[in-house]
Amino acid sequence: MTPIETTMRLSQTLFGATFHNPVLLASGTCGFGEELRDALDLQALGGIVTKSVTLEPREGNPAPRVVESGNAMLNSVGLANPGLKHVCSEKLPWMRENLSGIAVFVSVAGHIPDEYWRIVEGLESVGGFLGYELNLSCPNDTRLGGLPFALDPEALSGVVQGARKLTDRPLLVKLAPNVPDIGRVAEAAEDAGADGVTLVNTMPGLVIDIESRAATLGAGSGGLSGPALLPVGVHAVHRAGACISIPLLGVGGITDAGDALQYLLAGASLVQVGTATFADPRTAQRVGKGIARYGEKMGIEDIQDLIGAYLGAHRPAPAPVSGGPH
Ligand code: RRO
Repeated sequence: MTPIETTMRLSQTLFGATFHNPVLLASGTCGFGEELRDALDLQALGGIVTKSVTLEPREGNPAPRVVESGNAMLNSVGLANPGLKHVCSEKLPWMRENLSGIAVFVSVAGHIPDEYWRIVEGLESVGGFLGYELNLSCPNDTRLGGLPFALDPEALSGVVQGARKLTDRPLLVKLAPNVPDIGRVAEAAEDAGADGVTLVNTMPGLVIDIESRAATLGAGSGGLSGPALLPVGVHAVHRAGACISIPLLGVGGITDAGDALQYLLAGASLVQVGTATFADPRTAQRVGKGIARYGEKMGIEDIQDLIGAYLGAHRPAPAPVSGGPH
């Protein structure tokens, strides 16, 4: 672990574990850590969430898998990952050896509930990580015969309840932004036994090339991320916080410390940096330091004093101006 030098207390105990700072790398943007080991100091992070693991290896979707659109990125990676067996034999041992000082969550995805459960069972038998993030919200890989689990609270409950029976490790559930009321979905996750909720996955989107009239992404539609997603994620965290009492992890559109601070103020205990890592792998490190600088400047001693400190629409009265004209 590489601590951030600051007078502000950045560490927290959550899910029975220590998070040295609140900034993690988001699933799908850091592989299994090993892929970024030369690009940044992983030990300076609060933790990482791996690429989603499926039962069998997945090749992923046809290129292009990523396009830019306005202040956002659209992806349809299609869950490219080496599959459970390889993750157990190669990735978990590497993470156990090299990431023991930080929190590691393994993201899990599948088409049917039983796939999630079999993956959890398989990963449990090896260990070497802190907990799970159940990815129930991938916009590019819907559940067999239906919408993603996170769009259907009942379906989501089933997966979470089953996984809960298989592990004592922290169980996070990653939700989708495109639902009528994310508070209701968050409640379903909490009631089913989740320890924390991650908000939000990417937003379904489509970019059309007007010359060819075809989609610019190889797979057609995709998931939108990047700065345009920030207010959507901050709103989702705030709404979920009004409905549930387990910790929240905010993700979507974080590029700098100010963006991360919005999530903390809205009620997130931890944040995840995703898309911005592609442009600069050290973004998450920079965000951590920036949060510390903000705390020092504002005279905040403990990160807890920031979490959920959003004032709503009630603006504090402006401070009196001293030394101005009378
Ligand atoms: O791999 C993907 O295409 C993907 C996943 Br699993 C996800 O959860 N969210 C996303 O935007 N892309």
